[in-house]
Amino acid sequence: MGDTVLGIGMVGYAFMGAAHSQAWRTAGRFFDLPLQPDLTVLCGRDPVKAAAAAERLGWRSVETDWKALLTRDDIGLVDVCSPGDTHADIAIAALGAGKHVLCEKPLANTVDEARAMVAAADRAARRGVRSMVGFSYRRVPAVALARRLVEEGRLGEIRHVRATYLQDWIVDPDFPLVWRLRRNAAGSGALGDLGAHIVDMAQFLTGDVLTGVSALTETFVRERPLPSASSGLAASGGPERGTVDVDDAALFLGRFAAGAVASFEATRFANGRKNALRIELNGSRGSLAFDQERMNELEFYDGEEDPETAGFRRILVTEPTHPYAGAWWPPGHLLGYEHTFTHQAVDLVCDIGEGRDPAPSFADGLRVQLVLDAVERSAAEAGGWQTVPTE
Ligand code: SOE
Repeated sequence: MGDTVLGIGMVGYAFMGAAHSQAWRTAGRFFDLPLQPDLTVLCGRDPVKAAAAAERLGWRSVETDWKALLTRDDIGLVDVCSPGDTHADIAIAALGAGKHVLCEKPLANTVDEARAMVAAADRAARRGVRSMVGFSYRRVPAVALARRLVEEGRLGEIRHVRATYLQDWIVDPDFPLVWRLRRNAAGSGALGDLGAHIVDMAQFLTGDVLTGVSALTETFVRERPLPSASSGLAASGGPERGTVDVDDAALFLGRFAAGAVASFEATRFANGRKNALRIELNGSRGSLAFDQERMNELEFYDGEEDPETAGFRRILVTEPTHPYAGAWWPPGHLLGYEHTFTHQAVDLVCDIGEGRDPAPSFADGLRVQLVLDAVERSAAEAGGWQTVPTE
């Protein structure tokens, strides 16, 4: 393969694997890239299912052991889309083997794993090997625009951050005990899966870090059917039941280094809310609000306008001057969830090709992990204030 090709080896092929496949296929078709991603190998333990997924998602070959990716010289980047308990081993080994790494969020299941991953990423970066953690919502054009407005000072000093991430896919007590509901696979429940996104988004948008939290968590359904063997993506359960050892919901208050106060709610029990990530920032000069279920829009309030006509305005973030939007359709022709993964792939490939360290880095992933850990410590102590270590 020529120098301009970046061979991808992707581990995992479920929901995130499908989203990443779509991104790798599309990135070079809409954006100018210094390297062309090639869907070289899909890796999954079950050879039959992996082969079927490779065929469906457009991958040229299949491996059943991720270690095989590390020795293949047609692989330049390992994309980790498998459950959280596999992230550290795969990412650290891949970076050690000189492969760039994209790792799904949350970065790891524990702070210790995340620290080891950051150390591996630092060593690799000294050799020009790059890494990124997949907080894909940073790549919603409206979210990137929000960050730009904050950086330009349009909000002034940030006082409040209000973030919620609400889903409802496990309201049914007979929904099976899939890996996302098992601590040894996922690390935590709604906290790591959804809370990680809003913590990252809050830290990204403010450009600041949380220094302390007070939290409570709840598990409403404590036993669920074990997934039946033949259930594929495991959306149906068998006759036996197992214990749910992660949170169904996590709520917490937080404080940012620069003084802003924050509230967070992450739950999978908000009946009727499907993928409702919402964040609002209030600053001394203005406010911003973003709602993922209306992801092409950003609400902006400019507190310095004439009060007579001031009010929240709805910005349709599809202008060619808006982040990412110019590569797609004419104004008003909307983008969706999958585009965020394409933007993520584009940014990563450009950073690799142009020799920059990508963001969000593994260090950003660790900063989220430290908050999640502080939330769990606080919840275990009836909401007692817990500081978030600086690193
Ligand atoms: C499931 O809750 C999930 O797929 C998360 O794991 C993703 O990170 C989020 O984008 C959508 O919901």
